[in-house]
Amino acid sequence: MKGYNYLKINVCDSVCTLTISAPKSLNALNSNILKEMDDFLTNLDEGVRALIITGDGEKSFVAGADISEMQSLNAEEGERFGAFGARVFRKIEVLPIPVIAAVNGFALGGGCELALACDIRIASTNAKFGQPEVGLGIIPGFSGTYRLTKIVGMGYAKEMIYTGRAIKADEALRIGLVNAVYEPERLMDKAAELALRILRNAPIAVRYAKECINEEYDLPAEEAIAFESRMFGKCFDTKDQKAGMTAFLTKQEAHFTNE
Ligand code: CO8
Repeated sequence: MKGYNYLKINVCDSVCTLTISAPKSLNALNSNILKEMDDFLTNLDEGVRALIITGDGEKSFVAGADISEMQSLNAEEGERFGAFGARVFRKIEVLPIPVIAAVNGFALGGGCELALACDIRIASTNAKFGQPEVGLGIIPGFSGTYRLTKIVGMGYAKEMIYTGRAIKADEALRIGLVNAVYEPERLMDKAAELALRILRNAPIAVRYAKECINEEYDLPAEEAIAFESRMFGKCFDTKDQKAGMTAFLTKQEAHFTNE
């Protein structure tokens, strides 16, 4: 496994846990960390079938983009920095495996946006989510205005972004920003449990389902439905479809081979 300065990587049972680690700044994302994340995502081992993203320490998932790095940027540099972060997060969104954010504390600004790029978010009771950017004279720049609206709806997204108010885990759960909240010491076990539950299913089918959900969201209904039909058809080209249906009909457990 490659060595990184700001990323800790652990693989167990085909589930990879990526821990962002810059404790002195509460795991704030500077361009070095983003470059490492980019490299990690580009070279992710094919044997990895689910990814969990979390932050080092008990206090913070990611406390945002690094304010000290952004402070002196001009418009062009700001756009470039934002676009780079957004590209890295998009890689997470379209990764062909499920990605779970295990949010263990502050998920502010770019940290909240990182969680939004993941497929599923679970949080510890001490998690705090917010988009405080307007208080710094900027707007969410790692696709927060786009994804927060999709996940919690325009009303909550506008309130969170206009006010910059951080919300606690229970409110995040209520508005659908996270799927579940756990005591901090149970968070990572629960994330692994969720990943392993997904891994019991046919990997290609899970991948196609992710692609459908992502792609269809922005399409008109007719195109979205046609896209799903095509992907549905492609499932019948896989050995795992035969294995899954044969296992059901013969009342046995399915063994999927990812083919
Ligand atoms: N950037 C840089 N340093 C940070 C950041 C950050 N986002 N967050 C925390 N730190 C540093 C602090 O400066 C401090 O450093 P030091 O010890 O050297 O003084 C250290 O981490 C510990 O932080 P605190 O002492 O402040 O810890 P507290 O427990 O008192 O407070 C908070 C924790 C509430 C998380 C507080 O640190 C805070 O408000 N942080 C900033 C949160 C924030 O505003 N995040 C959004 C940043 S903007 C952003 O993410 C935009 C994304 C899109 C970018 C587009 C690019 C153009």
